[in-house]
Amino acid sequence: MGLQKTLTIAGTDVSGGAGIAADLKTFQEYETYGMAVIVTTVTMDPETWSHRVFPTALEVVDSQLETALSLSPDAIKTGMLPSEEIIEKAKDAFLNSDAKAFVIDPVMVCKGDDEVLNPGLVDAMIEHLIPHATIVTPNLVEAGHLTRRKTPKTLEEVKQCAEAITKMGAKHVIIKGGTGIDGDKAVDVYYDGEDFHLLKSDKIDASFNHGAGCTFASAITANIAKGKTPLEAVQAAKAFVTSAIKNGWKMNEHVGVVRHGAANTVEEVQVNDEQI
Ligand code: PXL
Repeated sequence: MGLQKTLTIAGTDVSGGAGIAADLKTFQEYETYGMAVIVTTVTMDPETWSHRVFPTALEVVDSQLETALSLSPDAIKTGMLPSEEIIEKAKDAFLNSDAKAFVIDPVMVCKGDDEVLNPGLVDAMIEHLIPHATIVTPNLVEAGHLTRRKTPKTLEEVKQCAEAITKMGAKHVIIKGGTGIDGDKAVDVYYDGEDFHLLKSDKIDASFNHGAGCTFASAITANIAKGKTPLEAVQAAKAFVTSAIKNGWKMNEHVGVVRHGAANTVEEVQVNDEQI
C-alpha cells in the first residue's frame, strides 16, 4: 500500500536538527513518505556557530519543484524561504498541486534574535503565503511581525494576533507561546476563526531545543496528510514536539538539538486542550 506523501519546501540545516532534516525525520516517525525541495543551505562556523545562509539558485528551485509536483504530494509544508521570489514559487507550487494542506512555518529569524533578517520577506509571506495557508505556526516573535505589532506577551495579546492572522486569510493558526506566556504551563494558542483552544503542557527544561519549530510544523503536516483535522493535528504535534524537546541533547558547546522521534521511542507526554 502506498503512503501519504508529505513535501517540505525549506532550508537544509547541515547540523541535522532543524530544517529539511527535522522535517524528513518527523515525516518518517509518522510513516508518511517525505519529499524535499531545498531552497536554502544553512551552514555553521565550527568555532562560533554563526550561521551562513546560502539561497538556492532559482533555476534549481524550479527544477526541484517540477519534480516534486509530478509526484503529487498530499500535503505541503514550508520552512525557511530566503527570498520573495522563492516565497512566490512556494505559493505557486501549492496552487498547482492537489495537496490538501499548506502548512506555513513562517521562519523569519534565527533563534533568540528578534531582528527580522529581511523585512521584505514578511510582506511577501503576508501577500503570498498566509492567504492560502491551511495553518500558520508562528512563535511569539513571528506572530508580532506578521501582525505588525509588538511581540505578544499576554494571552489576550496572543489571541488578538491569532484573530488578525485568520483575518489575513489563514484558515487556522497556532501561536507557539511555549514558556513565553505568563503562567505555570507551556501554552500554545489555536484559533480557527471561531473558537480558541489553549493547548497546555507542563513547562519543561528547553535548553536543547534547536529544531523544535520545524519538528512541530512537520508533525502537523504529517498528521493532516494522514487524515486528522487541523485541531487534532496540532494536539498530536504538540505532544510529539514536547517529548522531542524534553529529550533534547547537547550536540556540541554551541547547540543542543531536539530528539525528533522521542515520542515513539522514549516517552509520550500529556497535552491538555481547553476550549475558551
Ligand atoms: O529553526 C529555524 C530554522 C529553519 N530552517 C533552517 C534552519 C533554522 C535554524 O537554524 O537552519 C534551515
